[in-house]
Amino acid sequence: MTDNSTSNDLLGAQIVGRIDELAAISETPDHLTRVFLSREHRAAAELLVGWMHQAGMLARVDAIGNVCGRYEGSKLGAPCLMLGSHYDTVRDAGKWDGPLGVITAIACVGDLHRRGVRLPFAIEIVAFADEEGTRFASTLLGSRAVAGTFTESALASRDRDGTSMREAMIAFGLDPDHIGAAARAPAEVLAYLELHIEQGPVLEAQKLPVGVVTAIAGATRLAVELHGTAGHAGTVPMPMRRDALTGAAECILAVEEFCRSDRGGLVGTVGYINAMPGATNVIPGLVSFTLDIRASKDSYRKMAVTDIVREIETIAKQRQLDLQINVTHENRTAPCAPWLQQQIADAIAAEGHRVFELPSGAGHDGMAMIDIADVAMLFVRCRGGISHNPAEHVEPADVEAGARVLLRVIENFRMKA
Ligand code: HGY
Ligand code: MN
Ligand code: MN
Repeated sequence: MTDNSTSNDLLGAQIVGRIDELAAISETPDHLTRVFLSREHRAAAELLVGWMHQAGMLARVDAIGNVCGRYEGSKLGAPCLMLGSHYDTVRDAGKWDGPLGVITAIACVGDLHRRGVRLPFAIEIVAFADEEGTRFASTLLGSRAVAGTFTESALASRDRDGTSMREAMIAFGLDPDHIGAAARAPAEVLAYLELHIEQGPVLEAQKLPVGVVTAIAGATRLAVELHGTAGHAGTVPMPMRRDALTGAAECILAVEEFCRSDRGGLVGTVGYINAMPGATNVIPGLVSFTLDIRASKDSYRKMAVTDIVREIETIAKQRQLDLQINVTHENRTAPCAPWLQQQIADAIAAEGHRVFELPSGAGHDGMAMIDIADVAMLFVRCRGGISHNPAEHVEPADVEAGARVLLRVIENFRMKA
């Protein structure tokens, strides 16, 4: 018998348990790190495939390592409502960023399956293999492959150990020359919806468990290299040095100063730095560091990037350092579709919460998916707004609230008029 009413059962307990189970799959036991094309990527994919099967879905790993599940609608082969998020992590990550969206979507489909509910459209869930870009320089690799915008040149990028993405794909058992097979056609996807933790403090301040996202802010990432001269720490007088690390230090402080003095929500982060050759008694000859720049408006961000690059060039010149800067990632702001935002807002209101809208300062797979479908996001409150940190936490009651809203959105989903 088919029961078309929304489930009364709690979904949160299963979701929280699975969050912990997935978090146990990590490069190191004490710090959660799960990167693209790693052994942990493989183990996590197998776990997700199993959960999707239990939820009544067909499941497979696609040509780039995404886990894709499909729950047929009342008519076989119908276009899908696509739900997703990512299952890769940053280094020393929290366990909710990404997995919450994947696991909640599976729980919702599992609930429909248990009740025998089929909708007039299919539901697909994609657990994206690389959103963070932790291992290689560029991000959103999984969703770009699905959107058909993966760029071949990314295959040449190398991880910190010198392994190229091409080599890593082959070692994982994927064919780097057939990534195109992961691409989906716009006609197959009615919309893309993602549930994700907010990763900021706004919902907590509003005392709300969930919120509707209006847009996902754009970002630019750069790789900077400063080349000086390595030398003896005891013999080269200070005025005669070309120290790449002190040059980098000046650049980093200049970035901070520039972003602090801005009023347009500009944020700049140097999250990784490496000094070579890296010995106590050697003047650093080569320093590489990353730069992540974001702003509320694309035009602001672009102007800021130009100005910051100019400042770095000036510092390098004054210090007689050779400079190389590459843009490793650039994404424009992705607006969430109003017709989808409305459906999320209706579901939030129906669940008895005040409807609150907020932009996303963090990047998400919707930024890539927007090339083939309208996108929207549902945010769930996280404690203290803390994310990209092992202290990341979501209260079980908020997990439940997010799941119930998502389930309601799915069951009441209306196609674009
Ligand atoms: O960096 C970001 O905004 C996202 O968490 N990947
Ligand atoms: Mn993240
Ligand atoms: Mn994320």
